[in-house]
Amino acid sequence: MTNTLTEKILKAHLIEGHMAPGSEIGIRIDQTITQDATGTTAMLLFESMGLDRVRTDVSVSYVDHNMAQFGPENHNDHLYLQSIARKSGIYHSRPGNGICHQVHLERFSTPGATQLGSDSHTPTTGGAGVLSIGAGGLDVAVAMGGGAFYLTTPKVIGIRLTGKLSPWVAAKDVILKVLSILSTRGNVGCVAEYFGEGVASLTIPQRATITNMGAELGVTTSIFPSDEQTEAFLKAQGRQEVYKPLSADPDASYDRIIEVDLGQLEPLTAAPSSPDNIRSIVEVGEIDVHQVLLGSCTNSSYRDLMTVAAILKGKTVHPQVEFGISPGSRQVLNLIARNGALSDLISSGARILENGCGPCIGQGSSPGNGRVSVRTFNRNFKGRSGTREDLVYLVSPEVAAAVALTGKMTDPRKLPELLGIVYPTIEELTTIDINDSFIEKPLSVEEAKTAEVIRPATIVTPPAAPKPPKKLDGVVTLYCGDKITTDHIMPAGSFLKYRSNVPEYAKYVFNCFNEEGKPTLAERALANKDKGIHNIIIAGDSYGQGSSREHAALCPMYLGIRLVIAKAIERIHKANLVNFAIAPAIFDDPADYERISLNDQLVAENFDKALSGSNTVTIKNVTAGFEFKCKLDLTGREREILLAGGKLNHTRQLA
Ligand code: MIC
Ligand code: SF4
Repeated sequence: MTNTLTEKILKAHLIEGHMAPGSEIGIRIDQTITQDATGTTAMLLFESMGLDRVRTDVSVSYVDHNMAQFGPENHNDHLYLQSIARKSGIYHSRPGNGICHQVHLERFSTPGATQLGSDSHTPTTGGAGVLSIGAGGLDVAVAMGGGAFYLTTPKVIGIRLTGKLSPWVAAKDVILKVLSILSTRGNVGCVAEYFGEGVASLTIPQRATITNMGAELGVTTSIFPSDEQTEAFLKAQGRQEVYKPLSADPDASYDRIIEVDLGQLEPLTAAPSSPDNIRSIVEVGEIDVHQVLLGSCTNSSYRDLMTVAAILKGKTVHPQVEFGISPGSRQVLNLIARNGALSDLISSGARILENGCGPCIGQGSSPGNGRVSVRTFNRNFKGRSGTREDLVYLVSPEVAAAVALTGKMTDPRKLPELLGIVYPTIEELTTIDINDSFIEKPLSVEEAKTAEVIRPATIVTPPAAPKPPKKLDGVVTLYCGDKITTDHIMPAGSFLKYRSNVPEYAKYVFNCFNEEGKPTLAERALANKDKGIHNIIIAGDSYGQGSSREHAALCPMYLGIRLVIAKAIERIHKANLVNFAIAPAIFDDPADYERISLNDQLVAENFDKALSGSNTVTIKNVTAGFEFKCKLDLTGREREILLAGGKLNHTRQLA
């Protein structure tokens, strides 16, 4: 029997179930990552499960998201994370060391391993042949404790790469092209596996750009083979001992094959405001741009920064443009500082921001009203930049550099003719001076016994989830459309500092829909909850896409949301809803979506019974006077979790 690379790694880690399309399997997780914005809750949940020490090969806690530190909350979180990591056998990457995905790729990625992370861009290490999956913090906490991670046996989409990228065309254009084919919808339960002769020409950071932004496809993960490029990358990182060659069997069968000829690609962009709104740069035309940002876990590698530095060398950023750079890691920043490229960037007028997520998660650098912002990031959901009606274009570093110089959307292939710039070829380094002083090792079991965990008062233990009611009797508290992201549900940016305080953070649930002078969604929901009325969300297609933040389930649960009915729900968010005892249901007939309005009273008799065994639940719209059916597409394990009142209770029951 022949296997894809995905199947090989899954088989080697299978601990429960049978691998058959659509059936649930449990796999062993070798490595976990958490970051501060999701990790504080994950660690609190880890503690409340009574787990004391991780049982993975490697678990790393990163601080990279919440570094703005307006008020004491962020620093308090950092101190808690550092102390709990030390005690629990977890490595701790300190603030300033870089973005979790870039640092993990550099310092920990291990071909053939499984990795679970409380961040949707965890598949970045798929570029180095790791089967790397994003999940909610509670699922990661369970994996840290040695528990299985459950997923539906994925379908494997093969993406055959042929040819070679042309000058000025980048890895970013590959994933933008794939997004133009597959879009952000309809890929739940699939893995994107790259293969073909075009793979060999791509370096690991280039592959990591592709697997990173693969998260926007909504797939479970994306993965590349492990080959000479992987070996060279690991060797430069001083970690050649973890290298092993890995690939799919030559005649492996894929559920679907997509062909991408690298040589035929042109510079592309994801236009406002969805990562799958793909246009060519030529098509967008020379629109005015006022901000350019280089960075994020998608495009902040040594290669990316060097490329931009070489293009900008000796030139000045256009007077109309504010140009910011957030390097991916301390390693990258150090390398460009030592070889002088940093000086070229500074001389050109670039504003050097901290190594971390920064503007990508709305921590500053919000663009002005009506101003176009061009970013090398992976998400341009409306409002994510911190400006409500923002106009964000996602591009490659090459395009970003061209725009920074011209102040207009510019095809970088024009740079030789426009400004006499020669295409820079950046060679990957073969040796790197490694400095891991900002990755703290955990304490030994003996030392850990007496180590103190710092618990500042701004960190509030997450509330417990309730069991589902016998009869659901509620109102539609929110009626929303398609493509609602977890950024819409739980905004980040300046609200990030409340991640460790659910009652406080919950005030901002669906803040984007709140209108001045009117009660907020949180106020309406809490008022219903106080009266014993259940809150229900009605949504369209692709509900919950984007970030893995479990606060998008945890905070609504706190507000008394008991049911979400949508046309489709994305993978990570669906798991988070189940974990926090909010039932996810899908319209049996999508046309029923139109027949429901805000504030309608919806009743489901025997709601708990339906959750326990039925594939459908019948709901009566008392206000509009009709009945409709919803699908409960749940595994046996998910039903148990819902009935137990969430995953925390379920795990305790099993203990
Ligand atoms: C994001 O890119 O949206 C984040 C912030 O990294 C999230 C995690 C979070 O919300 O903390 C993600 O991608 O999962
Ligand atoms: Fe950080 Fe942005 Fe990457 Fe999320 S997508 S991990 S916010 S850099």
